Amino acid sequence: MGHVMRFTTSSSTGWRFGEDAIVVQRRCCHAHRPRSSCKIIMAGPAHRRPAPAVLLDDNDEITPALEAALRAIFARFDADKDGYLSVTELQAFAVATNDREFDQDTLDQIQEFFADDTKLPEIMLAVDGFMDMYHLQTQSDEDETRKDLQRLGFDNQLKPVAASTPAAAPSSS
Ligand SMILES: [Ca+2]
Repeated sequence: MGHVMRFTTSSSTGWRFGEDAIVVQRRCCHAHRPRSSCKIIMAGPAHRRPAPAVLLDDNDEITPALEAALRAIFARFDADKDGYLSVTELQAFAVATNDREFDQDTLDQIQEFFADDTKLPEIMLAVDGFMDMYHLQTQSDEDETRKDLQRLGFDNQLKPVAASTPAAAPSSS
């Protein structure tokens, strides 16, 4: 925490280092450190930012942090709180996540692979199926899951971002 960087914006380059950073740079060069290490030090606040939370563990299973986020998302879209996402609720989730409803192919896949068998032919997705759906997506495209989580109001530590959480929402914890 020794070096507090001050950045000032410059209309020509976007970012311009403030005086503190220049002093650090001089120290680096004086110490004959390789140029790359100067850059790391000068990155300032960025290098203190924690790494993004892990989504899948060493066994390729969903981590507890991801599971908690997914359960919170499921609960948010289970509008009637019956423990299932109906097609209507799924479509609200799809719009919130991707700006458009699921097409018929996707609904067919959800019905075939993830929906509760006992509710067929009605598509009713229980939380386990929702988890399986995200497990599969995360295994094939982790960035897509991260993008969804961001859209749904979670930071890269999988914590809800305060601004996106409705103030009136009752806390269940
Ligand atoms: Ca429901």
